[in-house]
Amino acid sequence: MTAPRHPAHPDHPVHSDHPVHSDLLALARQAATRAGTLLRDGRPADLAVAATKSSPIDVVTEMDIAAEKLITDTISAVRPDDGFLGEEGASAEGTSGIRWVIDPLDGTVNYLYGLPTWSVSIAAEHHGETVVGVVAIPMRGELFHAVRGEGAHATGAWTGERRLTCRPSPPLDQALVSTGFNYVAEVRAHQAEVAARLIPLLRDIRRGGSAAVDLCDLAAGRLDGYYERGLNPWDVAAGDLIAREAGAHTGGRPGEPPSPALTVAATPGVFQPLQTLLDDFGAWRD
Ligand code: 2AM
Ligand code: CA
Repeated sequence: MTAPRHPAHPDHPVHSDHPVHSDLLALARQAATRAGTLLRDGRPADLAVAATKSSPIDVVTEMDIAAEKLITDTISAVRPDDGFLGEEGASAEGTSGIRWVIDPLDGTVNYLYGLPTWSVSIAAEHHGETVVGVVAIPMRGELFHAVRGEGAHATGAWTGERRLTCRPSPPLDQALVSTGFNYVAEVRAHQAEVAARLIPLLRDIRRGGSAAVDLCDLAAGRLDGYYERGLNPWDVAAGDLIAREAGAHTGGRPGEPPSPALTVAATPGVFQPLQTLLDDFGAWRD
C-alpha cells in the first residue's frame, strides 16, 4: 500500500502548515464557482461597452471587487489564517504557510463586451509553491483544476470530468499559438511587431483575452502554445499549474520562470523553439 501523501496519525495530526491538497482544491472550486455565478448572473445588461479598459485607468467594475470579496470571504470562513494576493487589492500575509493568489475576473474587456472568454482564477501556494489551481470559465460551463503532482482535470457541462493532457507537439510551423496585447497602445505596437515576425513561422496565432483561459486551453489540447508579456502573478498562478500538470512546459525568458517580463507555455516540443524565437524577437521588452 502506498503511504498517503499527508498521513493523519494521532501522534502526527495534519497540521495547518501541511493542509491536505484535496481540501484546498475543494475550497478553491467552491469559491471559483460562487464567484463565477455572481459574475455571470450579476452582469448588468447595460454594461457600457464603451467603457474599455485603458491605461492608466483600469475599468474596475463593482462586479470585479464583489467577486474578489466573495472569494476571500468564502476562504477565510474556513481558513482564517491564510494569506491573500488578489488583483483587486486583497493582500494579507497570513500565518498558515498558505497564500491564495486570486484573479476574480480575468478577461475583463471580454466581460465588458459580453464575449464569453473570461474566467475566475484561484491558486493556493504553500510556502511560495503553487499546489492547487482552479480556473472557472462560466460561459463555457467549464471548470479546470490541478493539484501539484496529481494531474490536471476539467469538468465540463457536456463532457463530465476528464483528465487533461496537452496535444502531441507539432513542428513549429504547424503550431497554433495564442498571445495577448497590452492595454497601453505603444506597448501593443511593439507586441504587434513581434507577432508579425512570428506569424509566418507558425500555423497561426489567436488572441483570446484571458491569460488563464489560454493556459487552460493549452492544457486541454486546444492550443500548441501561448505567450504574453506584462502578466501579473494572479493572471497565471492557477493556469500555469494546470498547464504543467497537463504536460506542458512553462517559463519566461530562457532559463527563467514565468514573470511579468514574459510568460511562455507550450507543448514540450514547441516550447524551446518558441521561447528562443520570442527571446530573439524581443518579446520580453516594450
Ligand atoms: P485582466 O483581464 O484581468 O486585465 C489579456 O491579454 C490578458 O492579460 C488578460 O489575462 C488580462 O487580465 C491580462 N493583463 C493584465 N494586465 C494587463 C495589462 N496591463 N495589459 C494587458 N493585459 C493585461
Ligand atoms: Ca487578469
